Amino acid sequence: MTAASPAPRGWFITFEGAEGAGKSTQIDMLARSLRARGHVVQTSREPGGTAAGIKIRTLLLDPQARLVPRSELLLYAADRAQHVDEIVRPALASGCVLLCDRHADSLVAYQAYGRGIDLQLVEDLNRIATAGLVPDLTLLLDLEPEVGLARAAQRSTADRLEREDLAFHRRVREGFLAIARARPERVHLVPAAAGVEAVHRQVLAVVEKRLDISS
Ligand code: Z5A
Repeated sequence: MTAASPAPRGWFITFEGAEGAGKSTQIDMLARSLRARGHVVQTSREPGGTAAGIKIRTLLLDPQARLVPRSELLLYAADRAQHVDEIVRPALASGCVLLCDRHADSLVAYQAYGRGIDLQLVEDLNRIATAGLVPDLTLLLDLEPEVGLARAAQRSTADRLEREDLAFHRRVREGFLAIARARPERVHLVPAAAGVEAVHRQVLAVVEKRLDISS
């Protein structure tokens, strides 16, 4: 009797970084490049990757919403729990490459470093929300907050988080950089000030090398 072959396991790749860093742009470009190489690719985002998450996202980004930091924290975590069970785990079980615009690292950068909520508590909450799932690879698109906010402002009016002051956005960037230093095996820092094609070439090179999916 032969042993059953292992279930297919896809790749979970997250994109993190400040607003306007180019995450959505790079996810679209990477998805196209990987599909052209024959890979099955799915894209998603947090918050708002599920029907329930879209409602949570509307509340989280509403400039009129008066959310206290703990309430904001729990809403992001609720969105993540729903997204992991409804989208991420099924995508990975089907063997596809899932590219996700923001995930657990954003909770650490924004709610722990940005808001000042206890880091251990935020990490514990992430473990609950993800039920222990960790991305295979994270691309951290690093950019001066001033540049990212200016890019975002050109595109649309500022949402609730974008209205925070520059000091908040600087703390968030520090948070992301601290995560990259602490998790070098997973998080790859990509300078994001260059043009979109140049950033894409770096992203693609990292994905091909780290996950060996160049064929
Ligand atoms: N948040 C949180 O606090 N805690 C959490 O756990 C999670 C999230 C998951 C989600 O907002 C907010 O929730 C976010 C963090 C917080 N805070 N804010 N603000 P979102 O998803 O709506 O916003 P975002 O993630 O910040 O995305 P964004 O503003 O759309 O940025 P992006 O996806 O990184 O950039 P983009 O859309 O690809 O590009 C923005 C513009 O720049 C666009 O016009 C592009 O054409 C242009 N662009 C892109 N790349 C370049 C380059 N290389 N050069 C020049 N111009 C460029």
